[in-house]
Amino acid sequence: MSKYKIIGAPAVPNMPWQDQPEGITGAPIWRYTENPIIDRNPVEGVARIFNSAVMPYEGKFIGVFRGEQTDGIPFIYLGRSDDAIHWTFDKNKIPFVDEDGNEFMPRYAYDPRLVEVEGVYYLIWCQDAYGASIGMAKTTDFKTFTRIENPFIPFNRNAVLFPRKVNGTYKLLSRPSDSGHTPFGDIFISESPDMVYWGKHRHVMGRNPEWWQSVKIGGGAAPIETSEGWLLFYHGVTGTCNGLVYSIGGAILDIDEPSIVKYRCKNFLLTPEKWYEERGFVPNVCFPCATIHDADTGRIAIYYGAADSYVGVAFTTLDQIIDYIKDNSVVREEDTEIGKR
Ligand code: BMA
Repeated sequence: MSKYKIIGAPAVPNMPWQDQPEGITGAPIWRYTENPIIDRNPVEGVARIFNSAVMPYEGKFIGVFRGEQTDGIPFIYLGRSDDAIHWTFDKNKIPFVDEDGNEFMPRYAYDPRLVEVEGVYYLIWCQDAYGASIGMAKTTDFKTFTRIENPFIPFNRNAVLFPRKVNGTYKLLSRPSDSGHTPFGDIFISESPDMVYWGKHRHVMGRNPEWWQSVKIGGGAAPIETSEGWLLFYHGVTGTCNGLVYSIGGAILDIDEPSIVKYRCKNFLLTPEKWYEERGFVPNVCFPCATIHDADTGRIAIYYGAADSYVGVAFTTLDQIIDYIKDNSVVREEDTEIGKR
């Protein structure tokens, strides 16, 4: 009998899973033993796939993948899988159109998220809009992908949509940033009545004195609705003499007022330590973009980009991760306020 509940999400009995191995000393998260699940050069003209988002779809799985082309420019590719481990990808990048059905491709697109809200699937990514910004599209059939308005002016990255309206409006986490390797950054939340006009911006949480998240933080997977609040896996970044290091962190946001952080784990949940996380195009990166979770068992699979080169999967359970976040929670005044000044 589980202690906590996943709310509003379906059972996914065929989600990937491995039982917890012996000997875990830190957070209760364990990597899939066959990681990385996507190797280099997965598609003609694509050198690496990483930082990608997947979800259950029609009894199988679908995903939007950051494909770094062989000219170095990232775009989004559609992938399908029977087991959420072995993926096949479309040869061509997703052909976005505008609201009139005309081709409307971004100049580049990276770090996609994929979130269903009320039967519509939204893709959210980082792109150029006269500076680094957020792009969005919607689909109902994974055949036609219609771009909708960009939610923000530059500079902003790491946008993550909530899987339902909260208090009657769509909610979007994002991180104001610059176009480069931004040396600062907090998570904010904005709301919209229609996915066009975004406002009522509130601060959710900031970079913290804990060293692993002292430079910047950014949204990761779409928040999971639970009986304790919104469970958020995010990334936290530290600076070293050898560059930035990206780890995965965890927090629980208030269910009705998600700008308020109820619990925030002072320890990282996952930090680069396997070869595919420490070695690659950009070493030392674990960058979460999605979860697959099963409401019946509370099993959670976290999908994360590894070293800007691969996709990895790590497992946990709702009860274990919520207890770990609560037991190791440190929330500061900035986190617990409504976030309006
Ligand atoms: C960030 C983003 C991510 C990337 C990370 C590490 O700024 O560009 O896509 O994984 O840097 O290189």
